[in-house]
Amino acid sequence: MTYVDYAATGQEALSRIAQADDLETLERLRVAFLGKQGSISGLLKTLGSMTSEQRQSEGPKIHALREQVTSALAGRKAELEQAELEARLATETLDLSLPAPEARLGSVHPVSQVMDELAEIFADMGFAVATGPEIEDDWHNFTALNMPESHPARAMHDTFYFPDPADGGGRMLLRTHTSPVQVRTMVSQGAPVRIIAPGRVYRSDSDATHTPMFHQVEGLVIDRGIHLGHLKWTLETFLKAFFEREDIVLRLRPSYFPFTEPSVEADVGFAHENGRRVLGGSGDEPGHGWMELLGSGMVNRRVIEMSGLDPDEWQGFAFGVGVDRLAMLKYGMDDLRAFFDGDVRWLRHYGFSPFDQPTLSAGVGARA
Ligand code: 2U9
Repeated sequence: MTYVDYAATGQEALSRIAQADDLETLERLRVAFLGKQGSISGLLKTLGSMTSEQRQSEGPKIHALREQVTSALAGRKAELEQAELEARLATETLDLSLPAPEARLGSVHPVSQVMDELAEIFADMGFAVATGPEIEDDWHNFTALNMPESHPARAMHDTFYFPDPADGGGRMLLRTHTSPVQVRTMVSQGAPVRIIAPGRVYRSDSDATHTPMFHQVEGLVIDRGIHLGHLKWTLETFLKAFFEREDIVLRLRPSYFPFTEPSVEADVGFAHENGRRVLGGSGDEPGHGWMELLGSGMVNRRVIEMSGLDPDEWQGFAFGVGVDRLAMLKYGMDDLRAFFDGDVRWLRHYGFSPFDQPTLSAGVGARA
């Protein structure tokens, strides 16, 4: 057995630990003494090849040496950590006069922006905003709108059906237009009525220009002596305010809807500017054209009757238009599906400032 001077070994280790002046050096020392290949670990291993008398006399000395070095390492580590903290506290400063980092701002979805603009424009003409359920019953969505069961127009309104828990054999559906809101308003409030009904509607349709969920705004006016002239003026005033152009020209074309009679489709004139369609002017000018924009008509007297009003006393007009389509035309988006992708890059490009509230006095258009 070779003689080891434990006291000298301990003294040397303690002095090297005391001289370590950063945590990295200290960690290297710990590995050198106590690591797997460390010098003190090596001494411990020699116990295995000793006689039991040798082990009895040497064992406690080696263990004591290990204890001594372990606690010296821990003590020096605490000192160095404390010194590091004090150095940081002495040098790091917090300047409370610096401006706070800017909070990230959300943006308004173009559909919401356009709905807000429509509410503002129609409020100025005395229209209130009405809302209703998206899950409807068959009567409010179809029958009351002069589309009885087996009516062929129901085929264009194919939607999503599910059982009505309140009525064993009955079924509910996702509304195919916001018209049931107008029916509910006539039934509950009676005449006169002057409302717009914006909201989500559903149809079993999906391609580049149709999404199974889209947004509509419908308008309804019921009063005494209402005629097609009121409808035309209202649509013209609305479209001029919405597109912020005085030269919007409307063309009314005969059409058919079960809930209006007569029914008219409204086209707007557009011109070609740099390969783009720009609304304004008559569509009959050379190089111009007409674009179908919305449907409307005088409310069918059977609809007025089914909502509990006397059609000989009360008449009205109604119209319907796609909000997504209005947003695309005004702000230049070209793919309807992007509206519902939830891509924040698209929203950042086309989204609107929450602080830019549409008002008629300041202009209903977003200054993008
Ligand atoms: C009641 C009476 C009548 C609402 C109307 C249209 C014509 C129409 C379409 C435009 C594009 C739907 O979003 S779209 O696909 N709408 O053409 N809507 S008249 O008529 C009503 C509504 C309620 C009580």
